[in-house]
Amino acid sequence: MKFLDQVKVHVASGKGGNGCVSFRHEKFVEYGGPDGGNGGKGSSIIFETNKNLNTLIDFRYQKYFKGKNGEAGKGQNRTGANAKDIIIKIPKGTQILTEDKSVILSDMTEDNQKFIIVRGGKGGLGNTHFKSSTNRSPRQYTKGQDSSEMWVWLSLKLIADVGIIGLPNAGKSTLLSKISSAHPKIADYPFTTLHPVLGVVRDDDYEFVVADIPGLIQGAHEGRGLGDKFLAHIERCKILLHLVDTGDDKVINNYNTIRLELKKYGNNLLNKKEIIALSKIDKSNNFKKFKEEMEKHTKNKIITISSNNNIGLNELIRETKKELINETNKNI
Ligand SMILES: Nc1nc2c(ncn2[C@@H]2O[C@H](COP(=O)(O)OP(=O)(O)OP(=O)(O)O)[C@@H](O)[C@H]2O)c(=O)[nH]1
Ligand SMILES: [Mg+2]
Repeated sequence: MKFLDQVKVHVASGKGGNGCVSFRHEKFVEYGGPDGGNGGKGSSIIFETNKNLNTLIDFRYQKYFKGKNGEAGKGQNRTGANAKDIIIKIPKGTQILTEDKSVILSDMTEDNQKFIIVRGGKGGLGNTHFKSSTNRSPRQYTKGQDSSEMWVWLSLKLIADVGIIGLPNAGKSTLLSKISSAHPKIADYPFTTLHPVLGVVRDDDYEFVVADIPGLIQGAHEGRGLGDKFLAHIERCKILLHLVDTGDDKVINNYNTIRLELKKYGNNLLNKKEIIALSKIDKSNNFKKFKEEMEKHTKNKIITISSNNNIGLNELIRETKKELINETNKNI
């Protein structure tokens, strides 16, 4: 499944119902007073976050959302019925932007957060409203308010707890496939992964969401390779899991390349908690030496793993869980 992270949708509220002009018809009363009711309100269109949604995929099939009009007012001072509002469910983490993407209308970060994107037109006033001591049989009324419509962009940054980063071919997708039930594409060439893939990792009753993103290369922050588009996806991760292939002798260099990209991209990526996983140790005779070098180079936690031979994966999950709990507690 292709990961869809930006969609354009059209929203149109309903018009208000018109006010009514009507006069009472009663026996023995020649000129009954006004009794035209007000019109009902048109539907508003409301976005609401829902925690069971992870993608914007549903919007591929439905892009137009149109509200119903309010009912017109009626005689005997009956108000027209309001049209029902339309609720559009979106995943938590979706941003709603104007058509030209210059303004963020709402950042939907909470569960069940609501945002009224277009309000239904108000109902018009019936002639009863215009009755006064000087005008006992008014014929005035007002029309229901018009509807409003607009195009908006929905943009979703994946909210994963952990983002797996590294050069192409480092073994990121293989790792995700081993620690979660996700099935990302795996192959022995760079840029196998073209879109972020999410997986849920479970350890006892603890769960966290891990995002596997396409490989980064030098210049990624300015759009090289698959570019900075995917760095945006890890902005909200609490932890970065940085994979460095020990099958390649330039371990420190390769590590630094990615760190530099994070730094140049900005947005606090460099200061995020990082766990380093030296990968594919089944292929390397020197991984212990690389680990020692790395320990001198950085204070961040280093774990050696082989996804193929299932080495170090439990330790990696435990360590990630521990750090996630730490990070969560920090923010309380
Ligand atoms: N020997 C060995 N090979 C591995 C291991 N993990 C991954 N590989 C191989 O490395 C190659 C790349 O793996 P992927 O998981 O596709 O790498 P990636 O980092 O997701 O690559 P991109 O999506 O292109 O960035 C594949 O041929 C994998 O089979 C491992 O632990 N040991
Ligand atoms: Mg991959």
